[in-house]
Amino acid sequence: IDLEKLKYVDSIGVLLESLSSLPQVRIADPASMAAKMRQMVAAGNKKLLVISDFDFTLSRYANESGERLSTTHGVFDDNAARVDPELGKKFDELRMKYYPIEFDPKLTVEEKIPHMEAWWGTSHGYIVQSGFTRAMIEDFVRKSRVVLRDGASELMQSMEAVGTPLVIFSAGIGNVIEIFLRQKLGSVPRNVHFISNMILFDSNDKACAFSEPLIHTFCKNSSVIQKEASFFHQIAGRSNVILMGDSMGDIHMDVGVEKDGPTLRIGFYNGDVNDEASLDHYMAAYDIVLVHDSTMNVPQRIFDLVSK
Ligand code: MG7
Ligand code: MG
Repeated sequence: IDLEKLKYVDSIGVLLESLSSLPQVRIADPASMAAKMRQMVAAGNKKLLVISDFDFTLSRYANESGERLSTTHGVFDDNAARVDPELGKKFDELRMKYYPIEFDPKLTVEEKIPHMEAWWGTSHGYIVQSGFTRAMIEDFVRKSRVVLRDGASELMQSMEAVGTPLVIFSAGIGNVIEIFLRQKLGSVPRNVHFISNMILFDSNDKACAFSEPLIHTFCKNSSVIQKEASFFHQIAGRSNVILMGDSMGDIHMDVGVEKDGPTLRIGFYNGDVNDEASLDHYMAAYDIVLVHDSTMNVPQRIFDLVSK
């Protein structure tokens, strides 16, 4: 009997017990979560891969006073109003029209998809038409209301320290995340790989197009990762996944992984706490749901256990 391992198996129980007693933690099936964690702990860090959403997952949903913060697209909404009030208004109208559709529990994914394509398409069209330069975008990011969740930079540092690949799979804008991480952390950690929408720049450093295929909330799956095949092949030995997201569209982000191991899904629920139907939905899709938690403390504990 490997005493070292037993010690860890023991602490999975202790961790789950202490988590279950917290009001902001919901676990639908503790036994299945414990089983996944035991498998992951036994396989260790060399088998581990983390796949995370960015907007409102690695980044914070609301500030201390409860005001909603920005997504990576929101960086443009926020700043457009300063440089071009008309454009600012157009972005606001888009967001007010489409955000409620994205999170409407009464619509199916199929019903939502055409609206999401229209939102992203129009928004990207505005960004390209405006001809913003790379330097302007860096300035927008600096002045934006994108904020990391408490403990997110420490969590990214621990992953980098032990060499765990972190795939940031985002329907936001990858360059904005890159610029943001460079501004906050000094550089993009070496273990980070992006799957996201990328702004393409012309020879004058002006935004001129977006990368294809378009990634919106409800296509974060096999349809957009074809061109990532070589990356996923490179990390093929890593068959155990910790997945983090805040949307129902995030739960299949592990489809590119060549794997036979488990995926432990950690969901951040930023919605209405009295909306039991939505919460049930999240609990059915995610192994553990963190309700209005502005920190990365729980993922950090889970990562520490599994990676050691
Ligand atoms: N999201 C998607 N689009 C926009 C936009 O034009 N403005 C703002 N403020 N937010 C947008 O990371 C994906 C998230 O980004 C948001 C086109 C969506 O709510 C989506 O969940
Ligand atoms: Mg998100």
